[in-house]
Amino acid sequence: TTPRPLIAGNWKMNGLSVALDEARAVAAALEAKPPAARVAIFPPATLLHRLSQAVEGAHLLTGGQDCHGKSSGAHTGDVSAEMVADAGGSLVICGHSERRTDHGETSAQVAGKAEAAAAAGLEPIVCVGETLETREAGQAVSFVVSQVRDSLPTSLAGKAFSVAYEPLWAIGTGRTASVDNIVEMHAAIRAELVSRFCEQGRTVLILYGGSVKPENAREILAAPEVGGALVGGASLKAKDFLAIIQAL
Ligand code: G2H
Repeated sequence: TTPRPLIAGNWKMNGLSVALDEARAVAAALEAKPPAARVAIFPPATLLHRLSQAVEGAHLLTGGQDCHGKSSGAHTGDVSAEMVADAGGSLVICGHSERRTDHGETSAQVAGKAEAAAAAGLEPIVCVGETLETREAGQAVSFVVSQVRDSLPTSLAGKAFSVAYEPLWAIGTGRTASVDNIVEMHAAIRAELVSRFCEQGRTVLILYGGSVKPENAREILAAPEVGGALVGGASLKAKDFLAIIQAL
């Protein structure tokens, strides 16, 4: 069976407590009109517990933007997968390109995070994506496929997880990958997932991320092998995020 699509809103380092009102507005609208997709919001770590409480029982899941590969210990400033779960999260983003770029996270570390996430009962969303330089060198597909291979631990077999394809040149730039780019890449990721996880690999959701907005959501979400979206900027306002959710 194909799982329901997933629309994930990544607030990044945006949103103070007032942003909880946007999430409440999303929850209220989804209550009135239950979504075709599963919907989740990934707030800054400081808001996760309050957000989870605010939307408890609503058609709205919450999650962390990152987790450490270890469950506890001397790791100042880090948050473990168990802590994300303890704060009410049910998913966690692993290896977002901003983590890979700003914090030098390698695919091996990302795999460790995804493993820790699954062990804590969370559903990891493992992110991959190429730079413009790699795309222009004609190596986008081979690069992303190797990222998928290296960022997914074998222990995810039988566990819920998804993959998000986010080309770096389309993140926060207003520039969106063409549907052709997306379809080509998602097909390559699907092939890798099937070769790695057999039957399960056929149904793992592959999300697209990178400047998804109300104006382009319908076309992107309708493309083959697009199992949902990872939305950054457009998830901060309830109206825009709802428009994307309803594009499905
Ligand atoms: C890509 C995406 C969400 P945005 O990072 O992860 O952000 O939609 O702002 O491009």
